[in-house]
Amino acid sequence: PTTIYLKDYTPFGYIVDSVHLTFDLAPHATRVKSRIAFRPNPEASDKTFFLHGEELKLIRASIDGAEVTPDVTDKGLTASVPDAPFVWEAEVEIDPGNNTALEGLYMSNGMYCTQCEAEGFRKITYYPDRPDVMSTFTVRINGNLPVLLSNGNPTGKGKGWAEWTDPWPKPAYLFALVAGDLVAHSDGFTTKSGRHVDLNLWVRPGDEGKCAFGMEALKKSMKWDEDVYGREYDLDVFNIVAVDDFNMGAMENKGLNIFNSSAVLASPETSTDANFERIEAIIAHEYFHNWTGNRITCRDWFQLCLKEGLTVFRDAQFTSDMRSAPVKRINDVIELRARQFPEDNGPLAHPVRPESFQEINNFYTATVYEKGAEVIGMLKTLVGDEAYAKALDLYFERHDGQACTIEDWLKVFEDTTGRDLSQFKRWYSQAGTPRVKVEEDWADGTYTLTLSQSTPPTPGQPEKLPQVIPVAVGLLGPNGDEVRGTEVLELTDARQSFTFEGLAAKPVPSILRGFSAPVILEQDSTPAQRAFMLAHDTDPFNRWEAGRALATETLLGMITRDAAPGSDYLDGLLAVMRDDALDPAYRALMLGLPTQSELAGMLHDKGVTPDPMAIWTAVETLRQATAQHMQDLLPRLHSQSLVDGPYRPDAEQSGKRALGSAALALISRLDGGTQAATEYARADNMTLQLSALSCLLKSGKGEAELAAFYEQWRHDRLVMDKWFGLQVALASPDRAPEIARRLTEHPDFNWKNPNRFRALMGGLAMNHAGFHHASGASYELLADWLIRLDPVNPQTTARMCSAFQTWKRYDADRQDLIRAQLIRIAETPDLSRDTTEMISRILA
Ligand code: HT7
Ligand code: ZN
Repeated sequence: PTTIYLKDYTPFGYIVDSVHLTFDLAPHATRVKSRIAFRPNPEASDKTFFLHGEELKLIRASIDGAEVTPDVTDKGLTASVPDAPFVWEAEVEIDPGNNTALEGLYMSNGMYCTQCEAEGFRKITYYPDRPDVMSTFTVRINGNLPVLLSNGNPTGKGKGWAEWTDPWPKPAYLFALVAGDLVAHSDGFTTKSGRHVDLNLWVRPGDEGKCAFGMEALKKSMKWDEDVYGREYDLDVFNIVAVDDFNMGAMENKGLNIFNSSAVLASPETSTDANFERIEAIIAHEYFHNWTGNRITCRDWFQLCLKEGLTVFRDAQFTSDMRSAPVKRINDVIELRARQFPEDNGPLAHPVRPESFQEINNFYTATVYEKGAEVIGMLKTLVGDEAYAKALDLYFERHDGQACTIEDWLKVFEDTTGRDLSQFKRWYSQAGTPRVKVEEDWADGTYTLTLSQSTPPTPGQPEKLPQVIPVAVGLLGPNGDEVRGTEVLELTDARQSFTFEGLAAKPVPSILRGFSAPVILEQDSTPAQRAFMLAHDTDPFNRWEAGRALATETLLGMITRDAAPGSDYLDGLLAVMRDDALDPAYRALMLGLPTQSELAGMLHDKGVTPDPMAIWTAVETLRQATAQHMQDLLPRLHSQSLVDGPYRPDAEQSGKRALGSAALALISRLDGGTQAATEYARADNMTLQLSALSCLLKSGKGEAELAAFYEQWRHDRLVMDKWFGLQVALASPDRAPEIARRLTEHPDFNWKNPNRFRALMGGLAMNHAGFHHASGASYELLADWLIRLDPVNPQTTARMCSAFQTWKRYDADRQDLIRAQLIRIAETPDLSRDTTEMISRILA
């Protein structure tokens, strides 16, 4: 496979002034006619006229009306063209009915649907399918279906046809078309300058009752982007379509967002509080792309973080404003550690702006998205809120309508603040998670913090240079009072000291407040010091972090030294749980533990080979000890889930249910699931139903409830995904591979549907000890299914390969078992480019 390099970027030889497309829809023979106005690009020296095109049957092509016969390969075509403006016309035939890869134009439940990011448009027609080629589009759809949608504004409609015109120049990856038997949940929004926008959420008949929440989230997002970033919507209509077969969460096509139905459809009976929160965030994310991604797009796919990092950062700000800022921050850090840290510290490590790739679909990663967002957060911390706002205004003003780079992005900050950001830019080019080590000194009223940074080698990057790390620090006095409020230290050298003078007593430092940088902090604190921070830290993130560190150290002691559960942790946790002044959502987070996979990573970092069963046992033991320690308090905590009034998925109610559910999980350890069975029977929303069912399954019970759940929800595909996922994720480690295998034989295991495939196989991968079953049965099962899915849907297959990315942490036997499966996958004939690249990187 060919490797593409950032350094090789050259502009396309031609500018596209307009695109006219006509679709004659037919399930197996859709005709696409294109009329594209090109003119030579004065800024490009290479004038090769190459148009991407894959899986297309070329019917005819012409230039300025004269038929031409281009050179066609399986990647595209080349033709000789005039050295002056010209009109290219082509007609191709495609087969959406057989497109199982879900890229380009495909069919889902009888509905036509597109997915063009990153390189799907080339499966629709011949085109310079690269993000720096932007044009206006007019689209006519001919098809005998009730709803025919494309980007932009509707400009014509008749029986069996519709025309759409998008006045805003866009790259082809933002093209979209939807046609089908759909119904709309409609509303409207008036922008701050008075433009009325029709809002529609299009769904399959029967799903109308699951639209209201998504629509409200959209309106809130539109208002928030006006209020906080001054960004207004720019078309007369904003359409969202829900589709069942979709490779990712959602797609920000201009004026026509397409959503995985799991990322937009919600009702209290079928969706959990976590589902509602995720939907709100994804709707916001896609909407915010209208400015950060669509109006200002990426020059090339190496710049993906330009739109994704910024848009994730913006959606996180939105969620913080709509809900609880500390809870959002803690949840984001939990996610970052669970998904991005393993990537950054394993064979798939790559910079936030990668410098090469074989298949761009493999780079929609936690590093590009979530670490990319962390980088923006650090920039904001370093320059301050006011300068950030000014820089963003300048970014929108200077680059509207352009395809940009990270250099353009950083330049607006340099121009706004006068700062030199060349060292900061290393965050974009150096992979790996920096370690920051803390040393303290105290003498004569002066407290000195010495911070050292180092980043371990990552593939292709043996040496790392120091980065600019904003370290937010506060100091507490011996009685727990804050003696110095938060200030941001700028760590720029490999080792650097910071002094705090005029202190009456040696303070206790609260370092990396708010998780001000995506680093691993190495601080030698005693359990008593951690317990002190858990009781007193005024920074909510670091207070939670102190509890998390205590839990982690307790677990590591139990695993490596057979220690008993630590009393600092148990007592400290109990005190926090008793504090009714604390937000229930925050207390629910306090009850969480690091994931078993995270613990395996920490053991590996300490030079200890992780034993998945020993980790599982330690977690179970600590949970049991916690339940016993908090026994008297648990009924009161559980009663939190009985909220006043009708179900609302807002922060307040969902926080209470989160705490109530966490308490029920502990109660189940003491009563064997008796109360959970009662709660299951009376649950009137999916959050409580699923939490009770989880408790029963974890107690080794729940067979009857599982069967009843199936009967109750077998008609609802999104709930059935939960049914599949839960059984595997919560199976006891010894039974997990067998339960997963049995479920693959279930008639409802529609493995070609990415949601269903991910629910089952992702559930298995999440069951750490079950996935790492000593027999290797889970590895083999996953590999079997990856091999089966690859020819059908390479993108989803390749993404699931990351379940194997941490394989070198484990013992020699498990490594041998995993290696054998990786090799078996790699040697599969005709393996896709997507999966080939992933497996070879994981194996390297
Ligand atoms: N920009 C989108 C990324 C994406 C995607 C979405 C759905 C299916 C395939 C896809 N490939 C890339 C989603 C986002 O970040 O908003
Ligand atoms: Zn995005």
